Amino acid sequence: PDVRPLVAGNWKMNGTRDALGEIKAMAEGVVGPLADRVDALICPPVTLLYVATALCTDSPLMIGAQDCHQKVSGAHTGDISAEMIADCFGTHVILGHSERRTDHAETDHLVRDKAVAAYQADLTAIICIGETAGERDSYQTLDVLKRQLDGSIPDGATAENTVIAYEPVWAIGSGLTPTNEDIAVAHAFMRSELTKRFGEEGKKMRILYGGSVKPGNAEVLMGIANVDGALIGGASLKAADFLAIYSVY
Ligand code: G2H
Repeated sequence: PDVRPLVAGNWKMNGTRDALGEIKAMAEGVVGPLADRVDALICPPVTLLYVATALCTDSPLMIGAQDCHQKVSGAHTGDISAEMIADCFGTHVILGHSERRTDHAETDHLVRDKAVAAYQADLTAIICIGETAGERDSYQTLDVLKRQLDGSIPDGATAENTVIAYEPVWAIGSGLTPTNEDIAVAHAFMRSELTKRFGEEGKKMRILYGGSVKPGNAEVLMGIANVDGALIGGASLKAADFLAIYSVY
């Protein structure tokens, strides 16, 4: 089936109000015939969410968050609910990024609960998975991906409400990327697992590649079979880089 690519930026813990000009430039750059074929999303820190969505009212550029709590509301100091993201006109939430799995000990089970919370607020969950260097070196990559797919994705996942992001932990912010062959093998494996579990929805569910995507390597990476877009960290902070990657489609 035809899968509409998604080019998504993850600003991580970067960006204060003076970075809003970059979002404005991105919103202005995501236009025309390309916007009819390719989705674009930026996930700034939640402090910028409401202003960022206001800058995008006339643009197809979508705005999302980088995490949400698994509960709807209540006594959870410092946390943000899925409903709060939707209330700021956010459309997506990144879940289970390896930095959250490391910094906040997030497990597959917790990520799955957060995804259910995202669905309840009509957000699309971008569920991140990926192996560590040690797991790769001991040939466990596909076993780890299977465990994370099985554990992190709720039964209610559809091609509409869920995007998978494959980010090998060792490729994040390191300038390193797997070989094209390794990416092809990993993405083909995830596609087959998703199809086994979700049927037609699994065939259409977008699988992004993430980890050191830049303007210089995006065209090759996005050309690999079953790579339906990118999750971009460092290279999504500047509109020029983000738009260059978006423009490879
Ligand atoms: C991986 C990626 C975005 P970077 O974390 O999620 O970051 O592109 O900086 O490797």
